[in-house]
Amino acid sequence: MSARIRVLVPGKINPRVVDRLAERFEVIRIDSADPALVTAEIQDAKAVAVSGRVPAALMDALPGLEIIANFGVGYDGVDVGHAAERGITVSNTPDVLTEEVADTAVGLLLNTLRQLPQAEQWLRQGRWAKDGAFPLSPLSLRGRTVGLYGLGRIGLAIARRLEAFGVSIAYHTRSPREGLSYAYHPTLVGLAAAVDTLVVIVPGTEATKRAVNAEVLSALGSNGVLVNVGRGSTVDEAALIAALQAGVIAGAGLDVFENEPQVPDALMALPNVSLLPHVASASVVTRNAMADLVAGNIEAWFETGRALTPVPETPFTRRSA
Ligand code: A2R
Repeated sequence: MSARIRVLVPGKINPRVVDRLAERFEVIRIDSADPALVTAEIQDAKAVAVSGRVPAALMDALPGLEIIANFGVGYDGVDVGHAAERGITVSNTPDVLTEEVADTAVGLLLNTLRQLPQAEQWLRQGRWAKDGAFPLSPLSLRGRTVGLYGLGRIGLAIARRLEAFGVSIAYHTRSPREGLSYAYHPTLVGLAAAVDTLVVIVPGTEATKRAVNAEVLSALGSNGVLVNVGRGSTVDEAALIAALQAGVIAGAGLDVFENEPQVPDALMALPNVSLLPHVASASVVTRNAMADLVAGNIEAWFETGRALTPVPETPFTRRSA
């Protein structure tokens, strides 16, 4: 393999990706995905490794671009339609984060229902000794029916965990999954009406954009709890804040937001929410596995002509060796 193949890394990325790639490629870093940062010397880059955005304009500034290796299973930051038109392969990091994200989803659900972060603050602030026991949590997982919006790799891993908690499970996807006993709902609003706990784990696409809207939240009802570990774009954040403020639903647990890393003050001010800074896959072991898969995709592309985990929209093989 030629050591002269250039890999462009726009913006920040897990350092292990850069270390791994630097063993075999010339890695060039630029501050962001701004195509104006692509100088004449680096426009022959054949690969991009990214944790964030790759707009069409950056692709078009790189005429020899063959592969974009995305750090993360969700690749909504990459203009995949444009990549497909240009014959550029996009890869993501499925599977290696599935169990970690499912673990975090269950933790966030329990934190939201049982107010465990607030209870720990109560202890740390000395209030246990001063004021007595932490107030009983109004909400509990006991007796709940959980609806999964999305039942792919991660959704199924969440459902399997929830089975052990003894709750009822239902789901909405575009097409039902075979061989499962969970109740299928052909519409999201139908699922929301049938459950009291809604866990969002769909990709961020045009079809899922703000799909969890005022109507869905109203259908979830006053005992309802929303957990989002998918993408912030899937929830209408303004409608969610209004629903939480008015008691249309009872609480929410959010790991993702519409405009990260900005989190609206109105959300922070609410007592009935549990908020995490997009950490669902963020352990050293899982992020290392994701970094290895990003590098592995680029290595495999130039060694074998195929990415390890291309996304379905770009099932390409390499034309020239
Ligand atoms: O709709 P289906 O039958 O393709 O099911 C997929 C579902 N899904 C949707 N459900 C309803 N309406 C939609 N417009 C829609 N689009 C997709 O989401 C499937 O059950 C699930 C996606 O599963 P996977 O592709 O296996 O993704 P994985 O690994 O579970 O990750 C899900 C997302 C990522 O895209 C990131 O945004 C986030 O979790 O980390």
